[in-house]
Amino acid sequence: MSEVQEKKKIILSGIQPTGVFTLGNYIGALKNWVKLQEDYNAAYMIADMHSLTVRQDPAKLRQQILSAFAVVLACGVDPNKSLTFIQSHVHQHAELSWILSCNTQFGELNRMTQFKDKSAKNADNINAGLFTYPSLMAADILLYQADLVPVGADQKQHLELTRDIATRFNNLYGNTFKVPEPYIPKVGARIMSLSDPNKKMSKSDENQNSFITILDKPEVIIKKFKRAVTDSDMEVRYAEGKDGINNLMSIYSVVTGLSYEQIEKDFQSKGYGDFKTAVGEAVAEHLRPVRENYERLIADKAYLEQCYKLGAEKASNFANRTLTKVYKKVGFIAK
Ligand code: ATP
Ligand code: LTN
Repeated sequence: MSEVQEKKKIILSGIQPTGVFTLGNYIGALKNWVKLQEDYNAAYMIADMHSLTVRQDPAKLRQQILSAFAVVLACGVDPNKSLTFIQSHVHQHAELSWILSCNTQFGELNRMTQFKDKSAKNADNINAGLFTYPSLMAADILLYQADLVPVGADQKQHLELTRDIATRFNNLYGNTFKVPEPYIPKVGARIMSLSDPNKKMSKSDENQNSFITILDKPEVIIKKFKRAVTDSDMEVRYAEGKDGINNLMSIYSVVTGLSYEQIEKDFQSKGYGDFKTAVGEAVAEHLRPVRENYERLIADKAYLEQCYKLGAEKASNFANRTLTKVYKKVGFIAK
């Protein structure tokens, strides 16, 4: 981050390299990363350490981390404007995480709904990292003194815990951390599954038809939207109880920029079939440049390496300032 930029507010966000990113990840998080990098000093990371909370195959993980890094750039995050790095390259994350976990209560972690969901899904591997993961996420954010954290609605609880940890630490040891605010989009904060609109669209869903990935081909995207579950009504209208249509309307609104009123007007005398086709085509068109950029970037390993190495160096310098301050505050002796 250059000195001129230093006056801008800071944002930080992360994404786990646990599979190909979905339209939910894109609308809820990545799209805003791109938008916000213009007005903020932004830091974006591939949260590879977080992904170990669920068992991963090492060779597959290695490939997914690089692919995730390329997708972030393909979406439009500019490594010359934003700090882009891989979490495990910056050792300060693990170090601050330890200090913060000693300042996080068991009861607080035990209330996290993501822990409950993920431990139900992975009953044979309820490891300590899955439980303490919010302390690592707090470290990610607090190391960079972030003002704002752009995430989807499912991360709100972790952000609230981060704020509580920061406030508690500041009260105990004197002002150390910026207390961050969540940035959750008004439309698209929770994109729902196409096969069950009561469930969040998730990249780890077993049913391939329930999610769109950022890298799906146009014909696949259109086909998946045609199959999307809706209701027995006929009207394209945003209303309670029409979860499937509401979900498609929010997706369509985000990718076209049209308001719900305008969408209702445009599809007044048309059926669900026409609407689903229109949503599919608009999403396919919207994601086309991202897929094309990705194909170009993933073929250029040397460029990707140059970007993440430079990112790690800059992130480490920044993170070290906060960590040094924290070590001093808690009473450690400087070496
Ligand atoms: P998994 O399915 O493996 O649990 P995920 O798809 O939830 O993972 P994460 O890496 O946990 O992906 O999330 C990355 C970002 O995408 C977070 O900011 C999260 O809030 C956002 N996000 C994830 N799913 C959705 C969704 N369905 N709608 C909107 N935002 C989402
Ligand atoms: N926990 C998040 C990913 C994540 C993150 C972060 C988001 C890791 N560190 C810091 C915002 C800020 C997730 O699972 N979606």
